[in-house]
Amino acid sequence: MEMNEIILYKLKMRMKNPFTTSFGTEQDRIFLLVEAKDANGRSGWGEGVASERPLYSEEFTQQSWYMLEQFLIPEVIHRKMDHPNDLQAIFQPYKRNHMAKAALEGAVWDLYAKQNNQSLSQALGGSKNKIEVGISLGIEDSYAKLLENIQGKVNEGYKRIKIKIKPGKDIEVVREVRKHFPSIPLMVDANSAYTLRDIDVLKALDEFDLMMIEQPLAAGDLIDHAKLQKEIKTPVCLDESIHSYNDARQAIELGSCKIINLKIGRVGGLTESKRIHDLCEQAGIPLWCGGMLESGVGRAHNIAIASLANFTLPGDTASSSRYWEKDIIDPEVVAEQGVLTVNDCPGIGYNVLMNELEKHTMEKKVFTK
Ligand code: OSB
Ligand code: MG
Repeated sequence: MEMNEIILYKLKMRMKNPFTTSFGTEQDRIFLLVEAKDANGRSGWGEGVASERPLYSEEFTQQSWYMLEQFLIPEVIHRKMDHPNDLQAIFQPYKRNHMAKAALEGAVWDLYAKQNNQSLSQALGGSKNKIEVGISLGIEDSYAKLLENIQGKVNEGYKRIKIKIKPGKDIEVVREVRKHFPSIPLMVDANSAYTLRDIDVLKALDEFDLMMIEQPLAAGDLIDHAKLQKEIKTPVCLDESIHSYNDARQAIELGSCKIINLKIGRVGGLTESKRIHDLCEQAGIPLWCGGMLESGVGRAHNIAIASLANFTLPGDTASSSRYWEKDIIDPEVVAEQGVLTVNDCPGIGYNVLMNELEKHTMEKKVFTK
């Protein structure tokens, strides 16, 4: 495939509201975009989803920038490639840094799909043209605010509500939510905040009929998650623990989870996402697509991957307007009654608004052949 220029952008975009998890609060998203261009004027786009600080995982924006600038883009710009799948072997010597790799790989996948006049969903083997989505709500200081947030999103038709929990803000919060919303599809996400010493709290959550508990224990704790899953009825869903096909294989083999939240950035790109999808499909492990508070570019990639058959549970890809006053893509992503339509235009199927992008650009670097 032909590619003659790669542009790296660092953006700062302020979200409408702060988003609080067990690991911290974020309102300004500082993230990367990668644009891969060919001689015919086509552009492929990818998003680097790391946050400014390494709180969710070890990656952070400036580290991704350095990885891309010093290693990944220089490896790729002079290379002859037939297919985006070739990038796995090219990136393989560089350890981890999955979000940096996924940003470039995503741009190359988008360009590849556009060069072949296919939608990204088609290029990936997607089979659905509608996907169901839920919403992820941050921790709030007051019950009133949380309940109001939930009511608003239930009214908008989101297919499930996810609330964040942390030690001291768990059982009583869920009890309060269930009191007001006895039958909504509800789940909780702990973002690694517990250990097996907290097993009584995690067991107590069984009474609330939760769809799942997402990442209760630390990222490396596959064995402890397996022990926990044996003790609780609520299905465990892994997020931070799954960085690769191999992580997914071992988690399934150990019984560490019954569900996986797939994030393209966390696993190093779309090729690895597809491999994990196929593995989980065979193993009978349902998937859903997680979110990293993405701009429209990352959101479009999430929609494309979620169109694969085994993404059977509602994901976190909410409407653009849930995050942004104005997104950087046209049209914006709009969930109608919790349903997104998968685009069939070439590539990601959304136009990047260059004037909006420039408004938020802090730094930009052009790499040419
Ligand atoms: O754990 O899924 C998570 C946001 C940032 C980092 C980690 C997570 C999240 C979310 C929000 O839950 C997902 C979204 O709305 O994009
Ligand atoms: Mg999570």
